Formats: sequence, C-alpha cells, structure tokens
Amino acid sequence: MTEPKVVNITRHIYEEQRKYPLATGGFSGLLSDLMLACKMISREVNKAGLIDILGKTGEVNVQGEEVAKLDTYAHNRIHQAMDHGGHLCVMASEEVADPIPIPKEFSKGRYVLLFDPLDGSSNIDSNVGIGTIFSIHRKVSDAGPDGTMQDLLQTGTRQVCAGYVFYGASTVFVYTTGQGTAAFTLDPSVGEFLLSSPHIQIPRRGRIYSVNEGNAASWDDATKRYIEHIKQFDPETNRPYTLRYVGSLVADIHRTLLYGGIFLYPPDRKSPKGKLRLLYEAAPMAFLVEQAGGFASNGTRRIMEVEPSELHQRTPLIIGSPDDVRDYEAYALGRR
Ligand code: P6P
Repeated sequence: MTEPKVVNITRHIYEEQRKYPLATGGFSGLLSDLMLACKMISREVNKAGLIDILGKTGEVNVQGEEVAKLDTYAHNRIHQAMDHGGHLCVMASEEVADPIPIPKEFSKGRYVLLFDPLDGSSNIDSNVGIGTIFSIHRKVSDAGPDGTMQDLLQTGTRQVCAGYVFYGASTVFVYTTGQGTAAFTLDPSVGEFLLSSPHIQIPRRGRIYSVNEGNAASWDDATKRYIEHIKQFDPETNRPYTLRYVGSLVADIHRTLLYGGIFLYPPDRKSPKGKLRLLYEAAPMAFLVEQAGGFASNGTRRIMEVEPSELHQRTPLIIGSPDDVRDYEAYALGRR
C-alpha cells in the first residue's frame, strides 16, 4: 500500500500555482507569515485556561464590544507578522476602526489583507471553538505603493484567497484560492499544518439548521415562515431539521461545510442590517463555501456580489448547502 503523501501548506500552494498561476511567488510567503501568527495564536488559545490570559482588558473595540485579552493578543500577532513581509500594501482588522498602513520603513506589496483576528470571542472563557478569519485581495489603486480604502472595499468576487483557522479540539486551517476548498490540520509536534481534506464538498442539501432562535421574536416574516417550514414534521423531505448553534461563526461554518445544512444570521431588532461583518466575515466564508459547492446570500443577493461601502459594514448572512439557501431566498423574495 503506498504511503499517503504528507503535504504542508507551502507544498500545496506550490502545486496549486503550478496548475493555476495565482500571482507572483510572493503569495506563498504571505500565507506562511499569516500561518506563523496563527500557530502562535493557537498556542495561546490552547493554554488560555492555564495562564491569566482569560478575561477582559477593559477596553472596547470599534464594534463597541469588550475586548478580551486573547483578542488583543491575536490582533497584535497578525499585525506584527504581516506588516514587514513586503507582500501587503494595506491591512484592516475587526479590532481597529481605520485602515492599517504598512510602515514607511517597510517595502509594500500588491496584496491587501482583511481579518477578524479572533472571531467568537464571546466564547473565549468557556473553551468553545473560536477562530481567525481572513480575506486577501489584490491592490487595485494606482496612486502609489500604499494601499487605500479603494483596495479594501472590493466585492467578494475579487478575493484571491480566503480562509479561517479554527482553534477547536484540533487546530484546522481551511482556505481557498479559487480552485476548491482545502483543509489542513496542525501537527503541533512538527509545527506544520498537514493536508487533511484536499477538496471539501458540501452536501447539496443538509438536515441541520444553525440560527440563534433567541432572536426569533424580532425576525422578519419571511425568516419566521422559513424556520417554521424546516421545523415541520415531514419524513419525506427529511424534516424537521436538527438545530445546532455554537455562537462562534468559524465553528458553525466549519460544521456546515462538513455536514451540510444552513447557517443563518438574519436581520433582527438588535442588528437591523445583520450582525456579521461583510468584508472579513461574510465574504471570506462565502468564497470558501461556494468553492466547496455551497452558496451564500444576504437573503436576496449573492454575498460575493455585494458592493461594500464601509470597512466594518454589517450584512445578513444565509450560507450553506445550495438547495437550503435557495429555499430561504424563495421565502425572502416572496415566492413561498
Ligand atoms: P449571537 C461572535 O461574537 C459572532 O461575531 C460570530 O462569531 C457568531 O456567529 C455571532 O457573533 C453570534 O452572535 O448574537 O448569536 O451571540
């Protein structure tokens, strides 16, 4: 029996670039720098219970959310790993209100990085899976080497790469460059992410729905009717669906990618435009899920085609198996 190939991220990018020239070779260097930061975040997350890094800093971020110490640590690790590699012209982080320029003493590159350093932070103290989410675009502005807001406010279809690192029972890295969605599992003994799923394929339809039912009273009518529909008893159409909701986007999306079904964060009274952020949560997740055969909508429009107007703008997110998301859209568009 032939031994399975051991493929790390660098080898995978090299093999992908041979088949599909992504861009200059600098891309694998960019991803390696980002993965180094995420390995350090994984180490801190995994020992968070052992040292006094839990709890809050007492600061509040641009979203008005209390910043946990691990949030700050994760943001700083990624910022410091990425600002001098020569790959980026500008960055943006959930934790910072404004674009993050590349210091003048460092050379600038042709890529743009947007990231949520530690999504699901409200779960940090309860040891529930949390994650880093990132989106990479090419520079489009031509007024000089520094990136601008124009480079950050690009539609999801223009992403050259998207991914997340899930700090769960094991640390898993899932990414796409537009040639399918692949998953790697961190082997801490060698400090390498090793290829575990070369081409994730999401089922066309699932049996799991994932939404915070606590917001049900303030959903719009279409959402209420859709959720009632999937809760009805009808064995022929595999209903009722099962409810699974972690409250950590990376954990809920990772399960949806692997098992199928639908994740919903629709508008509600607290978040009339939806709670999740378009540029560094919804759009990268949409790219990953679509590359695995799924679909992502804001309820009436493909997430990947939504034109961003603000750096931290929020959006409704309905994402997962294509048949399930299309069913929701039929309700949202008044067809059911
Ligand atoms: P709620 C975590 O705070 C987060 O930003 C996402 O990770 C998650 O999907 C969502 O909010 C959960 O929100 O309102 O259900 O707690």
